[in-house]
Amino acid sequence: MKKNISIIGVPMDLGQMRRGVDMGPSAIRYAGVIERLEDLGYAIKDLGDIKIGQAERVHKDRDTNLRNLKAVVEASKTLAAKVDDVIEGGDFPLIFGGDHSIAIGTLAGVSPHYENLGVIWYDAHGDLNTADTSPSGNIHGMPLAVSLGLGHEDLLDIGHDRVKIKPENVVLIGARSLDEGERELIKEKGIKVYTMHEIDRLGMAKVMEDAIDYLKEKTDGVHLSLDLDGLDPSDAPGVGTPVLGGISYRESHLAMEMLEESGLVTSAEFVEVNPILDEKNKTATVAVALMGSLFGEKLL
Ligand code: B3U
Ligand code: MN
Ligand code: MN
Repeated sequence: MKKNISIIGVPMDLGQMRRGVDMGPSAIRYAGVIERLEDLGYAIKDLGDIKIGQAERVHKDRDTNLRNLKAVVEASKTLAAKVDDVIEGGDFPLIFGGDHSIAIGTLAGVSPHYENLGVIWYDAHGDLNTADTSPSGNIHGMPLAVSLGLGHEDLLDIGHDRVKIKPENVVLIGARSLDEGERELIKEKGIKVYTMHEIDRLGMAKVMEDAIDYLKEKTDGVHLSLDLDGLDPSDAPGVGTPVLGGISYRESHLAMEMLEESGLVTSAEFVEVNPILDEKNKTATVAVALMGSLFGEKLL
């Protein structure tokens, strides 16, 4: 039986510096997501957008290099509670960003429901920085590290446990821009990464087959965190930090179809859609098409 889907919008733009990503949830709704998923036979509840606080004025005396920390913490707590409610109620949580800092709240809400949550991090970046390694102070470059239990106390304190996921339950797909500290962390923790090199070399079908096998064995639920900048900027131009040489639209569809066939994914978020930087809502449209595949749309 198909689960009902509950949608939560998170108009968060405080985890990075380019305004406009707060309009991501509207752009994704405008691209027809509800109709598309209803056509597949799902009952959809749109829970609307959560409230996001104000951007901080930079204070000389603040004790952290993390931008907008307080407002990000507040929003993450609200989001975690909502996601928790959705799962408690038996629905599939589908979250629309917003910048990728929202994954801190999403995972805080999802992880207590599983003994061994797996995570697929589909992204050009590692999002594995901490305050010490971050070149930017932008929290959207940190959510995966935070979920592993590394980073600023206030971010770790969101949700029940400080550690939301185990490093061996994480798979990165599409990485092509990693900072020095992130590379070290990947090696130290033995995190599974399929960079663009592996995708080129093995092909997306083999990469997904391996990733699915890897997670299937040890997890009891898998969260898909899909950053639209994982895709090539020619297919998804409306993102704040585009990186050349990304995953194609076609490869991404295949990845979503294989995930659907696997039946592994138990929650998902689509982040970093910035309609101000986009071309005629192309990136939101791509996000919705990928959701179609993730939820079982077939060509024939
Ligand atoms: N790794 C860099 C850049 C970055 C991370 N995530 C995005 N960009 N989208 C940082 O600022 O941590
Ligand atoms: Mn990201
Ligand atoms: Mn990214």
